[in-house]
Amino acid sequence: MVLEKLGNSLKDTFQKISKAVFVDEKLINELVKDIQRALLQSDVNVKMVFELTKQIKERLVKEETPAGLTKKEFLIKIVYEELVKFLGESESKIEIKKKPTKIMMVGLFGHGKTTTTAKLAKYYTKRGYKVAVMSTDTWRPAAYEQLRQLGAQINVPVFGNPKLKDPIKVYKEFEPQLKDFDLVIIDTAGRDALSEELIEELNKINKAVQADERLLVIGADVGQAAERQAETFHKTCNVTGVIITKLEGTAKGGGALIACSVTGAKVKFIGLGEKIDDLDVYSPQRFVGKMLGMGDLEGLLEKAREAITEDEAKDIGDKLLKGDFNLLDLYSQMEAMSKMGPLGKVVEMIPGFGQLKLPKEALAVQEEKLKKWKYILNSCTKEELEEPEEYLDASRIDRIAKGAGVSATDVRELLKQYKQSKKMVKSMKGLGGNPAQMEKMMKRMGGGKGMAGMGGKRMMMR
Ligand SMILES: Nc1nc2c(ncn2[C@@H]2O[C@H](COP(=O)(O)OP(=O)(O)OP(=O)(O)O)[C@@H](O)[C@H]2O)c(=O)[nH]1
Ligand SMILES: [Mg+2]
Repeated sequence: MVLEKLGNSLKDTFQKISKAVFVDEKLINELVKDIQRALLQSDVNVKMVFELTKQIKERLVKEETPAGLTKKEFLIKIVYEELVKFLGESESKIEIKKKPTKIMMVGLFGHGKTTTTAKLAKYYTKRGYKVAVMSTDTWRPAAYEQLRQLGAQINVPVFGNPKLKDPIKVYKEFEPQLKDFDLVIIDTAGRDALSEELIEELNKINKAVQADERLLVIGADVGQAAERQAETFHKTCNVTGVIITKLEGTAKGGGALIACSVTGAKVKFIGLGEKIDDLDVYSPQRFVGKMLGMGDLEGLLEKAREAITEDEAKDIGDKLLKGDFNLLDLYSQMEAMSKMGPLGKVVEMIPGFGQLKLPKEALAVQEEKLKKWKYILNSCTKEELEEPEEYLDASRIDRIAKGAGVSATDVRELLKQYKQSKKMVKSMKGLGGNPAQMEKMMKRMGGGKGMAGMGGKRMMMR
């Protein structure tokens, strides 16, 4: 897989989000650190890495979680979107309208110009265009022969004359024949570095060719050095796009891809191997999706939705065991958990509530009830939430019911539920975390294995 290491690190990071119980400062900081580490290992420029993570943090603070998304889903969405933006934002297509459309390949020695010329020729031939390729590389002795062999493999005409020493002469010799084609791809010679000589040569060729696109070919193994290359080629040869090759074989590809996004020359294709078919249109969305091992954002969000696992449920239980349990806790748990997923799972995690076996059809009723309870809790004062036993007398219950737009019976039902939960929490706390005792009590309570009473067996299920 391309950028396997980067992909795996980012996947781990996303896993961490979906496993987390709460989205809090700590999780966000951890997440940002993970992303930074992953990108730096992929040879992404430090400054850019910090810019990306700053952007992610800023959005998390500034933007409100949209309706219909949980905080976790929103977090994932932001990270996904920012990564996509970071990697070039949108696909950049090559238009083949004019006949012939001319593409000129430029780049340094050995980065893959000639190979990619043939790859592109095959790509567009397959899509119904009439394509020819031309070698204007009069620098390297076997350049024409290399392209000729590649062209033969894919049945594409190859223009070139190994006897000529001037690339302009080569072009002029074949120019009259080009009008028969939809697309002509012109290979050029490279050099060790972007020397004056190379710039001059490329500009001369371009003047003669009047290419519609000048595509810079850069091997991904140069990592973040791609930025300087792309920038200088962009300035001197007016590059219109970049093709990053050898992306399958290097850990530094992230750096190369991202470096290009700052130059204004967009990455259009990526090379993923030596064979002629190893070429992909570059789409940041698809690339990030693939790297994360998920088809699309939908899948990503789906994953977050389903992510309440055994461990997380236990975490919530532990949290409850630590604190003195009052209505405020109940409320904040409901708040936090209602953002975490489907009601079935949420209810199971509130002490005592999980025992209510919840068949699907009952869930709707239950959902209504939960809503009511939230209204009720919202109508309570802080002192009432903190010490309900102390404050909640009949007249206050009436007041709360009115404020919440429910009946007094509803309020009493919630209080009853709360008392049951509290009793449960107390008795568990009393065991002082002794696992054997705990297990014994759970068995007695009929929950079998796991945290019985705090959701029974159901809580442990996904
Ligand atoms: N692994 C891998 N190898 C590639 C890829 N693209 C090109 N290559 C290899 O890179 C080497 C150089 O490719 P060329 O196409 O000859 O490079 P060039 O830019 O034309 O080189 P010069 O003509 O010398 O300037 C060859 O061995 C190719 O097979 C790619 O996407 N992945
Ligand atoms: Mg070549």
